[in-house]
Amino acid sequence: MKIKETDRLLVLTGAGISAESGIRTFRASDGLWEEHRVEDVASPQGFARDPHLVWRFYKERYKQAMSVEPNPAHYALKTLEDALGERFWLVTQNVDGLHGRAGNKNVIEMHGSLNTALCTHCHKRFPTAEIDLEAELPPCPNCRKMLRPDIVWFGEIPYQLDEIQSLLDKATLLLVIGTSGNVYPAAGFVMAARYLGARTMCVNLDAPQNKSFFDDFHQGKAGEVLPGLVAEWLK
Ligand code: BV8
Ligand code: ZN
Repeated sequence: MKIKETDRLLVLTGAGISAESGIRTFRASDGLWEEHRVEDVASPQGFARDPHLVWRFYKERYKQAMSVEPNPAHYALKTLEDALGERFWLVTQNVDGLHGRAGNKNVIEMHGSLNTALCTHCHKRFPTAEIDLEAELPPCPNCRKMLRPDIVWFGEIPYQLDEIQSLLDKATLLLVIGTSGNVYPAAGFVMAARYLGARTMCVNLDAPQNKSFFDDFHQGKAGEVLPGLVAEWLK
């Protein structure tokens, strides 16, 4: 396949693209959800029930995200954005911030980010690097009430769905990388793109739940498969 001058590429990524950077995925055998029940650490109810547990879980993931580097799969997406400019957009389910650190600019973090905290009271956002992480329950620098991780939990509405819908409407190519296709509405993007006439491609270690909706499925590790695919598409 070649990427044509008229093509508009939308990329969706999940935890699998960060696996080779050393960040655990969710649903693998050694996955994040193995030690924590999703409901306890990634839901508003869990945060209300035990904010200490939830802050411990996210502080740990923030520290880990700061200690790892983007991998060749992240850099391959930077190469694509350099080549396509405004015809490239990247929506990620990941909260680790690695796409930004790899240099991508056209990025939507639909499930939030470990790099910001949100005040439960005045709803202001603050860089996690600037809040008091030593405090069990970090206080809001503005109103002193309790901050929460700026993460979209289960049962909460993902960020920028309107922008994502308009990107899906215009996309001629959808590339989905490193996601098991378990979580909606992200897992439904491939159905929408296909319905709207886009060519749908997947790069994943295992067959995702929504495999049947992809025109092309490249099985393997994103860090190993993606750079070669990108070189071929841009030739
Ligand atoms: C919403 C932040 C309403 C937390 C996350 C019943 C049926 C259908 C849906 C529902 C249902 N009950 C409830 C729902 C809705 C629910 C949902 O989908 N639940 C699922 C589990 C059934 N969804 C929600 O609640 C969402 N909100 O629906 O609001 C609404 C919506 C729209 C409009 C109006 C109202 C909110 C979901 C967001 C939850 N927050 N993350 C945190 O990160 O701490 S979700 C969490 O899962 C992460 O964001 C993660 O990104 C996401 C998906 O997981 P994956 O990224 O796919 O990771 P996973 O481990 O599963 O897979 C990794 C894949 O990578 C594997 O396939 C593996 O093979 C592959 N891989 C591994 N290594 C590599 C690799 N691939 C390539 N290379 C490698 N090296
Ligand atoms: Zn506040």
